[in-house]
Amino acid sequence: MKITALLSTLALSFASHAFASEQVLFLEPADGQEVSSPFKVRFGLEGMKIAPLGDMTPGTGHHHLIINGKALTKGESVPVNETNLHFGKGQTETELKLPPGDYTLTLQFGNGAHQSYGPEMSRTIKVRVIGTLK
Ligand SMILES: [Cu+2]
Repeated sequence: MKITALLSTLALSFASHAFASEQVLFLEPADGQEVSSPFKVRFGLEGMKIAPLGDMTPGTGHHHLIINGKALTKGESVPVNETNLHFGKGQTETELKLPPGDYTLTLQFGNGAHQSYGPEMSRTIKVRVIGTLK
């Protein structure tokens, strides 16, 4: 009995550790970086896999980039508009063209139906656009 309880505790802690290692991150730019527009944004993903729009395989999805917004509750649909960008072909980078100013960029991973995997699968950074390349 005691051994069973210990084993299930181990299994639980292993499962929660595995969950914690799932994350999205910005490979570029760095948090707080000053950039000239247009600039490249590269998305990182750990513990889950990229799949194209419509693929509902568990543990997969696509990136969303939210400009001056915030992470969405788990299950919430990511809107489609000019500040909520979808990368439903499985893209892992994009180029942003923004007027000079301060912005937050939020990377939000979502499933094949654009439903958020929650704030734990998001990452927010700040960037300052200081100029426009001619
Ligand atoms: Cu989407």
